[in-house]
Amino acid sequence: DPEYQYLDLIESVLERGDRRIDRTGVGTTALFGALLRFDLSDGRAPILTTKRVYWKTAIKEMLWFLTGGTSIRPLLEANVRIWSDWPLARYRAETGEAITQGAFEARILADDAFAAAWGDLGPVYGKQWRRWQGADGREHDQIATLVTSLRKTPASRRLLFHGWNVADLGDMALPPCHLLYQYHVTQNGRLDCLLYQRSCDLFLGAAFNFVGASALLLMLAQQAGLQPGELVWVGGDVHLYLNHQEQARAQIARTPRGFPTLRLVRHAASIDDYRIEDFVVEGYDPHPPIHGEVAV
Ligand code: DHF
Ligand code: TMP
Repeated sequence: DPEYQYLDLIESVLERGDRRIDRTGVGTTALFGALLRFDLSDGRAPILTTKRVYWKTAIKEMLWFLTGGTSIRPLLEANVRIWSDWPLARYRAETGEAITQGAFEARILADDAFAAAWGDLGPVYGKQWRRWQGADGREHDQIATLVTSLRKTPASRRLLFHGWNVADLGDMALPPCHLLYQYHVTQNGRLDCLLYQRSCDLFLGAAFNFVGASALLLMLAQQAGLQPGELVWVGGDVHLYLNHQEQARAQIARTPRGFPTLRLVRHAASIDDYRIEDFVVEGYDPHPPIHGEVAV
């Protein structure tokens, strides 16, 4: 079962990881450099079964990246709260106000001026993917270019998009973690993706990143008239936060149940035309969720 690649990586980080205090102050054990391969050609996608993964949330996040937006407001409108902690931390730090997450989110939703002032993450993923600004002020849509290239020059070795815009890093709530997506089209019309993730929260983030990258692979394949191939995931600093280690041990004690299938049930007119309802998961029978606090 391919899920053992992930479980074995957790075990390696638990057993051999290097322990340090990280940026968040929570502390991690970390290994540097890991590679996992997931074959999507039989319709299955890496939605972990050893804990319940909120795959719709992960795909909604990917669809939000594709809109080019950087405000958490549309995420909240879609009932996705995974990005609220960072604007909330900035609000608390800059105003000194002890506001709850729920009240902060309600205000982002209800108050345009408040959302404009406090709901933006800066020039993160969506901005760089769809509107990377060159030195001359011109904007570059890396995703549109990629779709065109997949169709016109599938043998190219330049099928990629990048999030690490050095000049913009200082304005981002978080510099991108999953930052480089490269694609490869095989002779028999399959689309492979290699995702480079510089920093990986192996217990919380990774599960979402596998789903997001899989959903994007399916959308790009459909737009280019290709079949899904392989997702190759490469991690740089792969870590387990110290307050996730017990959960991680519980998770690796569970037996994988086989990845479910993930497919698109509609042919969208363009890469900008996908909705969450277009994605269907079948055969998902996960173990119960395991909760962990996200390190901010
Ligand atoms: N920081 C850290 N420390 N780890 C992350 O994984 C991370 N991910 C970010 C932003 N910053 C981060 C964006 N993605 C969750 C999952 C993904 C994510 C942020 C948060 C999360 O908390 N997942 C929980 C709850 C899911 C839910 O409520 O829908 C989980 O159990 O998977
Ligand atoms: P860092 O910028 O100091 O590396 O902190 C980012 C943290 O967020 C780190 O634990 C990795 C994690 N992360 C993921 O694992 N996946 C993601 O998609 C995002 C946004 C963050």
